[in-house]
Amino acid sequence: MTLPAFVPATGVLATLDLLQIGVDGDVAHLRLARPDKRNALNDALVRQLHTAFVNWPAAVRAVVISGEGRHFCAGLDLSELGERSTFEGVAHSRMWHAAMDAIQFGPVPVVAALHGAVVGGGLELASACHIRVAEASTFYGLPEGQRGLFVGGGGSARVPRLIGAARMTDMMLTGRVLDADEGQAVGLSHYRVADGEGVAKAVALARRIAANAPLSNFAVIQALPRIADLSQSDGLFVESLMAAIAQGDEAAKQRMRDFLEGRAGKVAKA
Ligand code: 1HE
Repeated sequence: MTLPAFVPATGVLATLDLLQIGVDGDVAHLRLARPDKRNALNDALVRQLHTAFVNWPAAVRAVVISGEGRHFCAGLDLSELGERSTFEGVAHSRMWHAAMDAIQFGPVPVVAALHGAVVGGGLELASACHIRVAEASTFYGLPEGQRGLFVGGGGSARVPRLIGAARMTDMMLTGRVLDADEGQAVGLSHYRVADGEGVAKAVALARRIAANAPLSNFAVIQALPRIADLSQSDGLFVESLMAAIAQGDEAAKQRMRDFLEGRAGKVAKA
């Protein structure tokens, strides 16, 4: 763990040997820990990710995910592909979907700190996170086309929502690799930082996120993507319900009082 304030997680989280998980107050840091294999996602690692994201201690309000070694994640562990039947292939993809859904639609926002390779299933994992911070070394690829595969970890649903189906088509058909600046320009990352600064930036963002009212964060990660998938009319109706639920919460009322009585910060560019 690079951040000394983070103490190793306990309980079921401590049993996940392919992940390093530390907690510091309301922020957890989960690190993919298969650097010898460039954090390639074998079945065990995907299952451990799923387990972690349904077992956060109640005090955790935001999570940072990063990768140990020179790369964030090399995608699917190709050594496990073997000879799967069609049905086994579907089940394998659905197992990934369950893990990625646990990240995107889990209890708390997730900030990814990216560096080096973010390829194939690694990009699918990154796109299941809510905020992406990319170091200068980051590069993005979808080599499934070259490997004779198709995305199976949610990439066809999530990546086009970030960069559009046309750009994803280019990456998959031609093997085009985007560097950190190109990824930032097309919207793969929200923040672009220098090498070595990704985790610290992600933790700083996670701390800000953790300070929001939990129900507001819930609304952003649960309601917003669903509303985006609805018709405008249905989306507006769901928005009204979510807004009323959020503003009825005691945390919202307290924050209103704090602002009106001069105890809350003003909106300002950091
Ligand atoms: C792996 C994997 C892997 C590395 N599965 N073992 N993903 C890919 O097609 C990406 C394949 N990997 C690469 O292109 C490169 O490894 C990297 C650019 C990510 C990193 O390069 P480098 O020079 O730092 O490392 P390396 O020497 O290539 O690899 C180090 C070791 O990791 C080596 O094993 P070793 O036993 O010889 O030391 C590699 O074999 C191993 N390794 N990547 C298995 N992916 C839900 S569907 C998702 C579909 C996909 O994700 S397809 C894309 C798969």
